[in-house]
Amino acid sequence: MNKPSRVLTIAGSAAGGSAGIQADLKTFQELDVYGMSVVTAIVARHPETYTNVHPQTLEAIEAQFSTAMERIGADALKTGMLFSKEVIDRVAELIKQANVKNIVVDPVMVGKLDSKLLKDNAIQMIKEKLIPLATIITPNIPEASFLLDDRSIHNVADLKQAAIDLHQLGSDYVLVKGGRLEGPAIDVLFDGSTCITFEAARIDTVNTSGAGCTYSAAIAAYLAKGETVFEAVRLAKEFITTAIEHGFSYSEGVGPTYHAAIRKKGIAHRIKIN
Ligand code: PXL
Repeated sequence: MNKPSRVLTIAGSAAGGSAGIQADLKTFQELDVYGMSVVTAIVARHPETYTNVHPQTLEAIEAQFSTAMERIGADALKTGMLFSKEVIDRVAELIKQANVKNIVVDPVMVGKLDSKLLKDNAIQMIKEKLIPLATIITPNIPEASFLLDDRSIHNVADLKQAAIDLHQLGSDYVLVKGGRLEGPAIDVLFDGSTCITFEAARIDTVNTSGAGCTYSAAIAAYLAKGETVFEAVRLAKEFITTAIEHGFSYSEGVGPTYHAAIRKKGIAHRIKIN
């Protein structure tokens, strides 16, 4: 048998199933890669204490990473919620020693429901230790803005300039996601010399919980399968746009995207490249 490519996610567990590790593993399964996980923290609000982030110990994080890498190995990995500077520092060391070919860093900071997924004092550690190891980083507008000392980003020209400036932090590629602008959903990819835009139709829905996690997980999966960064981004955007098109909710609240959307319904959106 041709064994599937292997992808490891290092991220938070989102008990509600829409985001974090849960979104990543669903995405990996849909794209037929072998998924593994390192849980850095559990995100779930306690009904009485209201505590909503439950960090894991460095020992637990090291144990998970070592188990996945020693027993399986990885063709790609992605990082999502890391939460503290201690975890970022340790994860960066582990990644550096592991020699994985494709590294996707999603600089997760704030969840859609305003849960704080990164401590304020940890941004510097992301910039200095983690981003230089990355094949590609995938900030949304608020994250790009934080990484660029609170710069305001209002249009596609700003997205391009942000991508160009973020490239200085040392990743091979930068993808700045413009989903929060009005109009079509335009993301900018910069490789150090050229900006390429990926455009999808805007979908009128609130059910986008975990969209960023799913997008970066799909990029990691396609890179693991041997796609170029350009093609991985295009295919991943097709995947997440279709998943958003078929998003749904079990409650009054913001619901998940539908990870099985392409398999069950076919590709709903082609991506325009410019
Ligand atoms: O969507 C950002 C995100 C990432 N990781 C975890 C989350 C969330 C949002 O809630 O819970 C673990």
